[in-house]
Amino acid sequence: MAYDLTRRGFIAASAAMAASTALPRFAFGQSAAPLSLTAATRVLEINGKAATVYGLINGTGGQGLILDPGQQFRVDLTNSLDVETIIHWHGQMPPNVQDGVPNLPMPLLKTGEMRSFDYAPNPGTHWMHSHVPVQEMNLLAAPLIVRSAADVSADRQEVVMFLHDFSFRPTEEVLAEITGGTAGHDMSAMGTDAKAETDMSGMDMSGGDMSGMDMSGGSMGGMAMDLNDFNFDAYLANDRTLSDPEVVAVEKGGRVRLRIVNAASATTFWIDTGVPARLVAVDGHAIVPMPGTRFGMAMAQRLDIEIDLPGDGAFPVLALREGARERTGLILATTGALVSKIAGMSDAESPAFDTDMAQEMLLQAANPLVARPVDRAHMIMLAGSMQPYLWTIDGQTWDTHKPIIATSGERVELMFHNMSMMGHPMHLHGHAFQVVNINGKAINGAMRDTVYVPPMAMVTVALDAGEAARWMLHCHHMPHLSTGMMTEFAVSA
Ligand SMILES: [Cu+2]
Repeated sequence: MAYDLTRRGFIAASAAMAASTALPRFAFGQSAAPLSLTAATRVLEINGKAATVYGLINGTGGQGLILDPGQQFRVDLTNSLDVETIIHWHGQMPPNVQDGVPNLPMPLLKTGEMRSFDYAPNPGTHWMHSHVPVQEMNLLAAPLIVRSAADVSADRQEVVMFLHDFSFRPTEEVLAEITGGTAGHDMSAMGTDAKAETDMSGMDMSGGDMSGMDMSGGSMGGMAMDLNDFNFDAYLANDRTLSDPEVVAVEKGGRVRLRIVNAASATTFWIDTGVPARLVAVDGHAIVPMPGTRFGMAMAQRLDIEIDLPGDGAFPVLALREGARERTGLILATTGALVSKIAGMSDAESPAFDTDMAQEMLLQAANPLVARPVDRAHMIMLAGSMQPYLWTIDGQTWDTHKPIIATSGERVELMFHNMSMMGHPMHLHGHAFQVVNINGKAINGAMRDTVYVPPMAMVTVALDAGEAARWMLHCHHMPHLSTGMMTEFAVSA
C-alpha cells in the first residue's frame, strides 16, 4: 500500500527506505546514498483482466518517490525497458541538463543504462513521467511527493491519488486512432525518428472574427467544443478502478490531505469529495484555501485538498471524467465502516471543466510573485483541429517552431490565446508562473506550472525567466503533444 501515507505508515516507509540504503533515518543530504528508480514493465489487474504496463519503481518496490523535508533529489534512474526512455520531473526546477526531455540536451537512456540525478527539489505534490507521449500513455508515470517541514508537523494524514486513463489496446494503436496517423511526424525531441511532411501553408492562422463569440458560458456561442477524443477502457486511481478501489484506513474525525495528480494522457477530471473540503494547493503551490466539494483538474495538474472527516464512515473521493459518465476514485474509511460498492458510471454526464475559467478565476496564490514591471510580453496562439488532427503553437508544430525568447532574470508575461475548439493544458518546464489575467480581467491568481486554456480563452501568466537554456513549452494532452504541439522558451544569459 505504497500510497497510504498515514503518519505511522510514513515512518514505516521511511524506515524501510533507510534500511534499503543501509543508512540511518536522518542521514539525508549529500552524504546519503542515492535513491533508486527503475523504469520497468509491471502487470496490473484492471477490471479482472491482466494488463502489462510501464511503471517507475522505487527501491521498496512501490511506484514513485516521497522525499522528506530538505532531502536532496539524488536518484539513480535505470532503464529496464526494452525501449529507450527519458523521465521528466514535472513541477521540479532542476538544472536544465537534468530536466528529462529527449535530446534537450540529454539523449534517451538506452536499455539497461543508468543515469544519476542530483538537485534540490521543490516541495509539493509533483510527478514524474516519460517525455515520450506514447510511453506516458502506457503509464510510465508516478507520484513525486516532496514533503515540507509543515507537512511533517501537521496533524493530518496524507493520501496520494494518482489518476490515469487506460486502454487494453497497445498505446501506439490508440494514439494512431486518435491522431489519424499524424502522430510521430515529429522529431527527435519526442523520442522518435519517424518523419512525415506536414503542409501548414493552407492553414488560416489569422484568428478569424471573434466579435460574435459568446465568452460567457459553456455554449461557446453555439460552436461545438471537443472534450474527449477517445473512449478509454478504464480510468484509474492508484492503478485501480471502482470495481476494486483502494480503501484507505483513516481516523474517525481526522484530517486528511489528498495529494491528487492528474497523470491521464487525455482526460480532464472533476474531483468530488462528497463531504465539505477545501482546496489548499494547485500544482504543488499553496493557495488561499478555497472551500467546496467539487474541483476540476486538467491533464498534468495537481490538487491538494483537505478534508476534516465528519466522524465515522466510508468517504469516497471520486474523479469524474468531464463531459461523460465514467468515474474512478478511492475510499477513505474509518475502522469497521461499511464500504459499499460504487458504480463506475455516474447517473448523469459531468459538465465540461472550466469553459469560462470560473474556477481558475477564484484561485489566489498564497505566495504570489513580487510585483515588478514586465520586461517582455509574448502572445502565444494555440490553434488546430480534429480533422486533420493537428495542433499548433504560433501556427507551427515542433519541426518548424519559432522559439519564444527571454533573457534570464527578466519578468516575462506569456499570453495564451486559444483559437481552437479544444482546451489545452499548457506546461512550461523549469519555471513556476502566476496566472495574472483571464479573458482581460487582471487577477492575483495561483502559482502553477500547467495552466488550462479552454477553447477561445485568453490566459496570461507571469514568471521570472530562469536558467539560460532551452525550456520546453507544450500542451500536456498527449495526443496533441505527439503531433507536435510544443515549442521552446529560449532563455539567454
Ligand atoms: Cu492541446
